[in-house]
Amino acid sequence: MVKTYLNYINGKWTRSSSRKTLNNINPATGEIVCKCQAGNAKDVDFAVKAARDKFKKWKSFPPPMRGEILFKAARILEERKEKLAKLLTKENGKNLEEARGEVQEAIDITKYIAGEGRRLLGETTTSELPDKFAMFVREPIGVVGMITPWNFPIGIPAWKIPPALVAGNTIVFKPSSDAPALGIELVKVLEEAGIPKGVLNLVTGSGSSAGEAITRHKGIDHLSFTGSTDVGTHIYVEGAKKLSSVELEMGGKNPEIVLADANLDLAVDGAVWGAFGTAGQRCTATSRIIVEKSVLKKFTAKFLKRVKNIKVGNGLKKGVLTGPVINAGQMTKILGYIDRGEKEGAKLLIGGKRMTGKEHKKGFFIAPTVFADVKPGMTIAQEEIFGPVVCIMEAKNFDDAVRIANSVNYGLSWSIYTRDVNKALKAMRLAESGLVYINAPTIGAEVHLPFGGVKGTGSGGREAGTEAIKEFTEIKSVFIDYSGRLQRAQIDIK
Ligand code: UN1
Repeated sequence: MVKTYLNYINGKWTRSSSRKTLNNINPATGEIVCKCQAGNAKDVDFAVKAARDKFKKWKSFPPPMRGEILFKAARILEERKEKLAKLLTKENGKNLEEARGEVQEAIDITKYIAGEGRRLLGETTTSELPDKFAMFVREPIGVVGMITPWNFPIGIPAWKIPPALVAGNTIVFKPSSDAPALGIELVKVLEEAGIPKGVLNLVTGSGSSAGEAITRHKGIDHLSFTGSTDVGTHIYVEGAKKLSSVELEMGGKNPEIVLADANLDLAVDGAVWGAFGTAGQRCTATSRIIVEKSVLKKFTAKFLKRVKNIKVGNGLKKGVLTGPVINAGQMTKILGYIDRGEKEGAKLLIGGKRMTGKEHKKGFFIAPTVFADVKPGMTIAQEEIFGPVVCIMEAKNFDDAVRIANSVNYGLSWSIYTRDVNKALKAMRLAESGLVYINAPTIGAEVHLPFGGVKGTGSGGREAGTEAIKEFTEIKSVFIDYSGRLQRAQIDIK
């Protein structure tokens, strides 16, 4: 029996008014993992109403107590880690070890943010007038609309939901219809931990129906989105039309630079994991390996040897590094980029095809693909591929490598392998990105540090870490005059 998940609106698990469901397909086997509601604008409207109704009450609930609920949720997630990880592998395809890591990421951020209940710090400052006190405090924004992607089906919702809740917002949340189960399971955990009715609402469904309704709804004060640049840009425009704030986390075209003095084996380890972990479906995935000319041949040979041995398959099987890509549409898109790379003159060293053997034919598997002789102007060197494809590029020297690394519209993650401390620190400053790794791969951010990017990657803010709360709070500046007389700022100063 295939499980059918319901929407969660105003504390009730309900069917969509569309009376339709969507299938959640296992990308490794083609089997149906579960069904979820095909939510529509009507469902979103109910959810927004519930969230609006409950906002004032939730806002006045003491933040440390909001945090306590999150601590409890983290404990429940810990108990369910293995079960959730297995479900994650089934709906998303990433291997079980990575799925466990992702559930752990959700646990970590929930714990970290729970502690914010006892902080939510504002600042006190001075006044230019005597007997006057000045400070600012943080307040929730209101109703937050959240739209999250399939590549981190619990990790990314956990970056957004706990901070928004601890800050006192109410939520309408839509996980990706390509992998909704983990987002729904997270909502269940939060319900069990004691989040009051109507504070957290869930509507599943397609981007064009439920997603669009969230984006355009006038009762939503802030939109938080992680996903593709195209959809993010659309949300930005729609948010601007109703003057709601928007936070976007979008694509990357992340470089790993390998300098001549690098530990090449370490650089190879980083490149294999960065490019082919999660089948390259991370916004932080290594997409370009920029190698200093004198070690290019040696690096390429070592790298290829490793890529040849990558085990591709169902992520539940031991030893599999690279799982399937998420669906047929993505597979076609990735194969299209591979085709384009060959046409534009890049040299295909390995992979480049859909895998159709017995173990792979029912799923969406692409063989780990490596291009060499890639030039900065080529499409595959500029656009996000979001699959198991990596480009090797030659750099004349350090400066050339940095120039190539920065020559894209994205700016999320950046990695450099070198043993020269001066070059490492110079690179850290020159990187046009939100994350920099020295002697480590482009993937694998930790939750207590801010996460996000510059240029075309995002709209400027950051998630996680000390920045997480900022996205979900407004600032109120407060002046308290205890002089007992009218004091005019800028005028009555002595
Ligand atoms: C993403 O791909 O959208 O740093 C997020 C990493 C992970 C998160 C990736 N912790 O690779």
